[in-house]
Amino acid sequence: MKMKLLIFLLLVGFSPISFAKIPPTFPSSYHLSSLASKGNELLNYETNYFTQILDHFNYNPQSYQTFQQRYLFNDKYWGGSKNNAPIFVYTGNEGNIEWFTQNTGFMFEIAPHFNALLVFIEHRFYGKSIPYGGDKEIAYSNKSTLGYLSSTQALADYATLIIDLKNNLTATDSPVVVFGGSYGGMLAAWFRLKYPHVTIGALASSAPILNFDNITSPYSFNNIITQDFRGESENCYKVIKGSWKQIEDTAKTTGGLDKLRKSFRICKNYISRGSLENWVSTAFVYTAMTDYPTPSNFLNPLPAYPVKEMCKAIDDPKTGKDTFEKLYGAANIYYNYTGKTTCFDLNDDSDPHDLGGWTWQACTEMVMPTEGSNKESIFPPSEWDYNERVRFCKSTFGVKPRPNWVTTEFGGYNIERVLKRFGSNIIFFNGLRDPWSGAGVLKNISRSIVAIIAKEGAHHVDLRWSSKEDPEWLREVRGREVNIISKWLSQYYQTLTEIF
Ligand SMILES: *[C@@H]1O[C@H](CO)[C@@H](O)[C@H](O)[C@H]1NC(C)=O
Ligand SMILES: *[C@@H]1O[C@H](CO)[C@@H](O)[C@H](O)[C@H]1NC(C)=O
Ligand SMILES: *[C@@H]1O[C@H](CO)[C@@H](O)[C@H](O)[C@H]1NC(C)=O
Ligand SMILES: *[C@@H]1O[C@H](CO)[C@@H](O)[C@H](O)[C@H]1NC(C)=O
Ligand SMILES: CC(=O)N[C@H]1CO[C@H](CO)[C@@H](O)[C@@H]1O
Repeated sequence: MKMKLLIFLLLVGFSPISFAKIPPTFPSSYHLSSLASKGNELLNYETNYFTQILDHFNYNPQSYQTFQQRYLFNDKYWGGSKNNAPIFVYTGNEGNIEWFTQNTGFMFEIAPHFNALLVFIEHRFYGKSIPYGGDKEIAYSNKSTLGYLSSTQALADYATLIIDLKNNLTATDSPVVVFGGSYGGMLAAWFRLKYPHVTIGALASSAPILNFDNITSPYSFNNIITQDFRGESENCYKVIKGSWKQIEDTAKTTGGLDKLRKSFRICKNYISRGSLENWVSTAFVYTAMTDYPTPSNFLNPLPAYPVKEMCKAIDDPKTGKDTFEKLYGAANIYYNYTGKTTCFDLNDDSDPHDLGGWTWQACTEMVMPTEGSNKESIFPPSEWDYNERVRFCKSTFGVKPRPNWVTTEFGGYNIERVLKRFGSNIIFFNGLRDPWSGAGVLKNISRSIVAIIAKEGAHHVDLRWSSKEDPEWLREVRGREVNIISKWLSQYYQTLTEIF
């Protein structure tokens, strides 16, 4: 059997120095205890808009159109331009920038340590950064308007905005470090490679930059989800794996869809087998992605270690042999952890974080094969079918994807060999429980392009707010990141003062 096309989102002080030629010194080892939870009381920012160019790459009259790009900033901890204090920039991804900012506590927590200015830039076509006068209806109307939504335009936006902001602050010598998670992490890494004159280094968290063309196996994504659940219990894995056929068989019988609707507490509106399967599998995918060690509310409110909780529901002896009741129990954790949902609405297409533009990106350059499922997979066996993507994109937008563009523009093949000599100052963080980690950079490439791996980690867990309940491995990851960034900054200040 075959599931309907699903496209998943990919979904950090020093003493102030005077302009004098004394490079600042950093503690050689960052005190992890100072990262102790302050909760999100540090979350604080002002909102600004910048007049951005619609098309950076040609000089047709319509390219000169502009739009208002939103960025958030916090200068509470900034050491100022006289001190060349650093600027930390979050390279926004496919959604409302406030949402990413709220979920990137790490930058707020480390800003005082570095006396850093914080800037969070919204990606064009998302949130409030909508071209065509901010009118989303017009901006999203067709391929002629959506054509300006691309990663290369977004990176050029970031460079333009950062340079202008530094001029305004007379902070041209302040070093910029970029941060990002998921697609934002890909942008951060690519920004360092393409704009080395604008940023001194990048922390790319859970950035699946190798999920293009045929670099990473299309089975990798679902294999990792399978491992996550199978690692909890063999029974949990078997129940989920066996459930798809039962859903299929039940759906075929008369009154079967109604029975399924009742079993899963689905609201009384149209359901199909496909929409139910997507709804259930989405819960497993996103729970694996956000399998954090503490309670969270990123995509949905979830308990700590939600994969474990789902498997507990499935293994619960109270549900006996009733597969649907078990599956309902698991889905209930992802969709109803607050306990406030009276019935599940499969037709709910609300988009609170404004992620809709990703479908266009997935139909043009972000062709990331993840839909393969082998015999062992927790999902029904299926092959990644590029042609299915092409059909979907043609019928939805009238465009054909360019699956080779990302590797042409940013590279990806033989990344170790290429970046060893060419690149520097990038941290690739990956949590191995995250299905996207299979397409991340998992090996150290050089002394300054390093891979930090957390076996127990999920999707950009390092960037989240710290908590007293954080496990030791997570504190260690953050401490290492802080130390590496300190080193980049020290080196930068040293070269700034060297006389050539
Ligand atoms: C695309 O949308 C824009 C803005 O709504 C409109 O002006 C234009 O005519 C549309 N183009 C096509 C080919 O439909
Ligand atoms: C820099 O200052 C100019 C003039 O006030 C302003 O228009 C522009 O938006 C500022 N740039 C940024 C990035 O805020
Ligand atoms: C959501 O959880 C609450 C509390 O556990 C429960 O009463 C309610 O029935 C659940 N909703 C659905 C749709 O199952
Ligand atoms: C990368 O190198 C550091 C030492 O510089 C080491 O601690 C770390 O384990 C290495 N990472 C990987 C993924 O091998
Ligand atoms: C050998 C192989 O798997 N080739 C595939 C590489 O990716 C393209 C799409 O980008 C497929 O069409 C090929 O079949």
